[in-house]
Amino acid sequence: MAEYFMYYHLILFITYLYSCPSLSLETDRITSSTLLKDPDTITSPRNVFKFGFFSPAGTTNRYAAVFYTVSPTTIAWIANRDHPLPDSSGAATISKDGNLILTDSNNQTIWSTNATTSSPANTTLRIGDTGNLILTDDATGATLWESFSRPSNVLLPTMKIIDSGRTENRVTLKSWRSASDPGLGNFSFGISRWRIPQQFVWEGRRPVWRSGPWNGLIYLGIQDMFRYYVRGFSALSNDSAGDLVYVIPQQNVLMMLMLNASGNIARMIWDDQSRSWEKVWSAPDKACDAYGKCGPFGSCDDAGSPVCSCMRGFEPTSREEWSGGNWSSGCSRRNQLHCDGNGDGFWKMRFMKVPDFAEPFPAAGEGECRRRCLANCSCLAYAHESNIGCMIWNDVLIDVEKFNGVGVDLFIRLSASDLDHKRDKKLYIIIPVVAAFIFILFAWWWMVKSKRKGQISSSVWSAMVFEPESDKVNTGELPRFTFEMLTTATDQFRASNLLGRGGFGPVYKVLQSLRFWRYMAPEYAMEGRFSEKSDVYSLGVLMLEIVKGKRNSDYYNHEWSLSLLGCAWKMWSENNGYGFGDESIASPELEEDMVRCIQIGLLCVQDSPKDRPIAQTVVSMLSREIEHLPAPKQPTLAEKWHASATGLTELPNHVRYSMSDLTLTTLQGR
Ligand SMILES: *[C@@H]1O[C@H](CO)[C@@H](O)[C@H](O)[C@H]1NC(C)=O
Ligand SMILES: *[C@@H]1O[C@H](CO)[C@@H](O)[C@H](O)[C@H]1NC(C)=O
Ligand SMILES: *[C@@H]1O[C@H](CO)[C@@H](O)[C@H](O)[C@H]1NC(C)=O
Ligand SMILES: *[C@@H]1O[C@H](CO)[C@@H](O)[C@H](O)[C@H]1NC(C)=O
Ligand SMILES: *[C@@H]1O[C@H](CO)[C@@H](O)[C@H](O)[C@H]1NC(C)=O
Ligand SMILES: *[C@@H]1O[C@H](CO)[C@@H](O)[C@H](O)[C@H]1NC(C)=O
Ligand SMILES: *[C@@H]1O[C@H](CO)[C@@H](O)[C@H](O)[C@H]1NC(C)=O
Ligand SMILES: CC(=O)N[C@H]1CO[C@H](CO)[C@@H](O)[C@@H]1O
Repeated sequence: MAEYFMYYHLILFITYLYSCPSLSLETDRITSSTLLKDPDTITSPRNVFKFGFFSPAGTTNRYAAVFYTVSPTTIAWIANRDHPLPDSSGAATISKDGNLILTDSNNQTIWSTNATTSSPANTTLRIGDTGNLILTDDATGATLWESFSRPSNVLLPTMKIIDSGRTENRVTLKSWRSASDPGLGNFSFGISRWRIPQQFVWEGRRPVWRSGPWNGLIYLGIQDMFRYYVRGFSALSNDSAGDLVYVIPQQNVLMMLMLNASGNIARMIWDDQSRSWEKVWSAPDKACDAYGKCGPFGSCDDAGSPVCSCMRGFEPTSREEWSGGNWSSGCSRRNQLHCDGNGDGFWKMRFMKVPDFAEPFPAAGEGECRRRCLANCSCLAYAHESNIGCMIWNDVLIDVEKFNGVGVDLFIRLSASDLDHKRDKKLYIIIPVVAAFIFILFAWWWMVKSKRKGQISSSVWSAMVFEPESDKVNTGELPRFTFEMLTTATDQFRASNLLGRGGFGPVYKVLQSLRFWRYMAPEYAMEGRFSEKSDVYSLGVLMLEIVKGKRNSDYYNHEWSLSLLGCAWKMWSENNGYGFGDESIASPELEEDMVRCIQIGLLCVQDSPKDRPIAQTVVSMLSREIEHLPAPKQPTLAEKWHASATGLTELPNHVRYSMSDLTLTTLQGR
């Protein structure tokens, strides 16, 4: 019996050994007494990252690497990327001089951290939950080496990308050679502090993608950032050293920026439910993302056919190449500039990705910017952006793109003969109200005015109002759509999509989302996820704005909307919802309706998308088909963000450029 029992246990033990492909040492460190043999691993304290050995798909070479516990094939960092181990007999240990070394089957060191140590030294290598490997001196606790200062092709939160102005101190991501070879590839991703900070993907030394200038909040050449300003992107500086540093703050989701072997940079977020990485942004993505696609003085428009055109006053340098779809030699000026200050003027290009090589004059206002450009014969164009101030271009205008409704206005200098003052006859149509949800205005107004007689027909669910451009309308704050976009959205203005005629003109049903929420749900802001429930969130913010009688018109409105929610929650939960409303519409007999609207708004903006009602339910709640409303949960993010903002409309960061040493100073708002 006893024998049988032992035998049974032996089998269990053997089964255990075989079912366990790699032995995970229950430790986060390697010391001089540890020999980490392939396939052993060490694990960060909270089991987020592991350090061990792996082979990329398509090769049997082994590499020592940091990878995610939830996704062991996602490699965050590689030690010996250019010195593969030929087989699985490699090991990692601390050498006599205190460095972490990798040895092959012959005990030859094939890779070392190569830090300067007092030899012999006692050191420890630890893996942290950020994914950083840190080698410390046991005697002093000093950091001798860390993997974060030598990134591979992945940027993790708190890791730094640096441009110090000196090549040897520059830190960039460097691509793999191919999907099966992590050796140093042709592409790198980094920042450039030259004049105005920008991000780049380079192939060798040639830029292949450019983010456009950093204005302290967003990169002006990344179109999505105008609408969805994401706090997670930031550029900082170290004043004393003048280094420019790009860092993603620690997140509560697994997040990374990965540069792949063909030079594509992607922002990825781990989705716990599908247990896979979700790509939330990547570049270069579209034809116009390619640096200098249309050559000098060309302008790129992804909606155009062909995508390239010459700027006004310019013509293709080589007609044959241009018509053959090779735009690389760009465009040349038709009529020379006068340079006497009188003969030249400016042509305005609206909503642009501004050219590379901008020279900043932070203190200059728009008028002075124009005068400064006109006064200097070498000035080719200028632009004024509220955070950066004046930007001037001297030698060439390259990597220019036409954006859709966002971007910077670029003024290019032309001789008088190229300036035709007749207005461009392109038809723009203005959407006076955030269209798809205009009915919410009606619904609320209806409820209030007719005291609950209102019934909302579901046929007006997606309604849009438009009218031709008119000088009487202040268009500054409103989204603009081209006639083509509206034609597509309404299926050629089909009669069957006509919902009716209102005071503004005919009202059509929109077939596809023209998306113009300006407000973003927290899951989008922080994690880049978008769903129908994110639209419900925007709707909730809009409802609260209507009740409050205030709206924000600029693009950097995320902090503002969160403050609005914090305020609505506070007053509603203190039974003072009535006090939240706009004084001019508040009257005691409307109190119940207003409080109800606030409650519905708060239900729509709950932190978790699954707590928010679906759009149809919101309609039923507004029309009182659903009489009893559940209690909303407190929007905790709003509270947190509200507390961290000093004022309702204040921007989170303020930026100052100092021209004397061309460094960037970013003061972080608390
Ligand atoms: C490698 O070094 C270790 C420790 O120094 C030693 O025990 C082992 O025998 C060596 N192996 C070979 C193949 O030299
Ligand atoms: C190790 O560092 C020294 C100086 O710090 C350098 O000369 C040497 O090339 C480095 N060796 C390797 C393998 O990187
Ligand atoms: C390293 O540690 C050993 C044992 O703890 C000790 O004897 C030795 O002096 C230490 N070496 C140094 C350089 O601190
Ligand atoms: C990297 O550049 C070299 C030289 O220009 C080229 O031969 C090679 O094909 C490139 N590799 C990749 C992956 O693009
Ligand atoms: C890099 O990413 C782009 C965009 O997702 C993709 O088209 C390309 O195939 C990727 N390249 C490699 C080598 O994975
Ligand atoms: C485009 O034209 C340039 C010369 O202007 C030439 O060097 C380049 O090879 C051409 N590219 C292609 C794809 O033909
Ligand atoms: C005009 O601009 C160029 C380039 O910035 C500069 O070198 C030059 O000094 C300027 N000339 C005058 C008269 O300001
Ligand atoms: C390299 C360098 O000068 N680093 C400095 C950056 O700023 C911090 C704090 O301001 C200093 O401690 C570093 O020495």
